[in-house]
Amino acid sequence: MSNQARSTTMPSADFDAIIIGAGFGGMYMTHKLRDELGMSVQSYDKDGDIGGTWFSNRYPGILSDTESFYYCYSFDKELLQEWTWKNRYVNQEEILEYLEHFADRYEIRKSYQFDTKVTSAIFNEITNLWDIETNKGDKVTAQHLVTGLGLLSATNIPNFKGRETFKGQQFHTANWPHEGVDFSGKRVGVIGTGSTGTQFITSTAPLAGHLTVFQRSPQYTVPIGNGPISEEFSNDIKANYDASWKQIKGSMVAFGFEESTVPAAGLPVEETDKVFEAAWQSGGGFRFMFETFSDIAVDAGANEAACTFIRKKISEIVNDPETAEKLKPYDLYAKRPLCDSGYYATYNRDNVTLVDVKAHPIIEITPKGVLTEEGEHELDILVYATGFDSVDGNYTKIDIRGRDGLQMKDKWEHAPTSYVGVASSGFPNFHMILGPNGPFTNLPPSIEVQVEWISDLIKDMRDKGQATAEPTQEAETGWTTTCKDIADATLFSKAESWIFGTNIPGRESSVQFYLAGLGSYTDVLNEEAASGYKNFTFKLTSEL
Ligand code: FAD
Ligand code: NA7
Repeated sequence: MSNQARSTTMPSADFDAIIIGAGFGGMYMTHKLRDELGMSVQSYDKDGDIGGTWFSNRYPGILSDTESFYYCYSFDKELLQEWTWKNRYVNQEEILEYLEHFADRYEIRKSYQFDTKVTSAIFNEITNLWDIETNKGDKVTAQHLVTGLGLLSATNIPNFKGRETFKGQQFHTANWPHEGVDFSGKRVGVIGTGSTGTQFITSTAPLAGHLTVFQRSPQYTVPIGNGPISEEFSNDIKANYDASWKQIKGSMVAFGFEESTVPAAGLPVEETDKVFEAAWQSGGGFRFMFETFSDIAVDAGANEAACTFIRKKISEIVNDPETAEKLKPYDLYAKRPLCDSGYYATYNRDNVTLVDVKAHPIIEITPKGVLTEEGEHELDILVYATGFDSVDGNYTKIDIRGRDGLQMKDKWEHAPTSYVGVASSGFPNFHMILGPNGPFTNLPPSIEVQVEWISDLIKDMRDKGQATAEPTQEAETGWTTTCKDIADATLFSKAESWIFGTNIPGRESSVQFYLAGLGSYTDVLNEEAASGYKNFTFKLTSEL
């Protein structure tokens, strides 16, 4: 234990709060509860240091596709002014540097025990405390448990036959060796063409001897438009931060631009293409989907206008018509919008081969490489850019039990649920950062909103002498229905992706996000607090 203070509100507890995760979420929560509320806190991460996503994902080409100056904390105005981003989009190294600076600024590490995985968290109905155990043998108790486990953190590696027989090197992009991988002269294979795959492919093609891309689904992706930030531009951003963050927190996707209010449906193609062309030239995936027109994510006609435009671009960029055809998606443009630094043009390189594994599926991984229905591809290095067991993937790896011994993984057997993305009925004082059915946005602003709301709830409980708080099942069911109704009104629910959990074989499509935006989500949270948390039930400390 790195922090021996006992609980200030429940004397029998070791700590006021246990926090799991050292990403954006867990670190801010640690600061908030420890430094602002003066609580005793013990935080854990299974990784060796702070950073979360940006500690473990170090593959070539990795880039945040939120603009750097909005992919950060906004609560600390001094930090906003003192930190200067180098590029419009930010790579892993620079984000980690920023997070390390944040950790130093607030002495975050002194509350953490690293390389320590929380293995079980059981609510004890006799003590009304959480009993926590780790893989290092720690057994501690706390009044509150906060989970910042990450929603794109638990890796998904498809269970291909023969995976362990491969004689070369193999990696998942999210478990990348810190010392890097030498691709020079090597035959490299990559499975997956999502956000990660497209970044990896574009960056690795010039480094590898030969790159073979195993594509199951072609992707709609647009240029990112990255480049260095001038001092003048940076100063301008900093001078306008107050207004920008206000706009971001009241917006839909919280990416720092005004979402369009103009529908594409009904407009002639010359007009829509003019707008799409301007967006293509200036860059940004979320901008292309949400800044151009207001109805791309909800209207099939508008969506098809964007799809047709991108398919035309693929034909123009890719020299070989057969390869261009393989790269063209014909389904909805309704997954997380992607952007890239020259993805389609990469297929004009002589050392890149595109293999369509939807037409000819992978049969097995062999000692020499990948065997598809068309034949064997011999490789020295195989990379899995196959994504994540999103949202609840890290939750179900921990033995989490609430009242009456209810296990979280049983409660979430068919689909993960929550009340407003942060709380779970039957699990008292269990506070989730980016839990299921939270907002689908640029994530740091949503994380801030949730951390601040959770912290306010905990403070309010302390002021009122409340020992436990939990939402009602009725409220949770209502929130799930709200999220599903909103999702069903969009085209996103009609596409298969990690947003609905369908990237995991055998998993039913289920709503995992609140798709009505950060602004209206924050209104819901504020109304809940203003009502005195009317959808929660509380137990007073004096009643225990
Ligand atoms: P994470 O950073 O995922 O941290 C979770 C932490 O919990 C991890 O350190 C993990 O080790 C720890 N943990 C989990 N289980 C346990 C356990 N049982 N015991 C101990 N520790 C545990 N978001 C955007 O908004 N914009 C982007 O452009 C963007 N780009 C991304 C690119 C990539 C390649 C990836 C993978 C994600 C990207 N994201 C992006 C999402 C990103 O995950 C979030 O923006 C943000 O970093 C999440 O922070 P977090 O603290 O919630 O979780
Ligand atoms: P994604 O978006 O889930 O992409 C995973 C890719 O891997 C995608 O192309 C999948 O094809 C492919 N995949 C997964 N399983 C298989 C199998 N069995 N065979 C062949 N291909 C497979 O993950 P990312 O890491 O790219 O991005 C996730 C988020 O993290 C992203 O939005 C960023 O925010 C960071 P499919 O499309 O399912 O056919």
